[in-house]
Amino acid sequence: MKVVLLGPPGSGKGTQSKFLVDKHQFVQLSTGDLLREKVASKDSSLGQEISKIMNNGDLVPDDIVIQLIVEKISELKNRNIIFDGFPRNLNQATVLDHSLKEILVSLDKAIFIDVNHEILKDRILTRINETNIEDRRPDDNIDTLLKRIEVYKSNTFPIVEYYKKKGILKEVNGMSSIENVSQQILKIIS
Ligand code: B4P
Repeated sequence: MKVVLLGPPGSGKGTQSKFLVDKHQFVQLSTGDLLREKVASKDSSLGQEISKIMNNGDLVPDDIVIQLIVEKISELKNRNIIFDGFPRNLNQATVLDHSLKEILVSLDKAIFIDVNHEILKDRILTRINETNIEDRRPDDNIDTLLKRIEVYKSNTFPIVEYYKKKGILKEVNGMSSIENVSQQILKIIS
């Protein structure tokens, strides 16, 4: 099974992906994590360029993100994959469709975690407060979050309509508890 998790920054895509990996034999493909690995490796000017873009709340250019993800898709083609944070714009959505078609599989579901944008600030503030200074994400601050929300509205939200038209969109209420959101997702994929 191949599933995309969609939602605004802080809606719980990473949180729910971990649940599916731990309890339901999925592998998680998180472009956020892959990009953070590139930044942490500090081996190139590319890492520094990515770091600046992420810390500003912008989307990393498609060519960089697509290269990172397409390699992994063919490696993992026989596994249940959860796409976390990818696609993030319509171009990435069509690239994902083509990449899956090439390995003769298709996307089963796109799950949209719907949350009120007002609560995103509280969630990120909670995460900042609960994380040691050295482990904090540099893009977890209010100014960057507001930018990430704007970028989400203009670039990522249109994908919801794209998957609706394809007939594979499912929505969950992301305002309830982490456990309840997991149960809603489980119903969709079982
Ligand atoms: P990501 O790493 O994808 O992060 P995110 O969208 O900000 O967060 P997510 O939705 O995963 O929230 P989480 O579960 O952590 O992106 C970071 C950056 O990478 C982007 O801004 C962009 O620059 C770049 N990037 C990534 N993919 C890209 C792409 N495809 N193209 C271009 N650029 C890309 O949850 C947040 C917090 O809420 C946690 O503390 C969690 O505990 C809490 N929480 C979750 N669910 C909850 C619930 N139900 N109730 C209460 N709290 C909850």
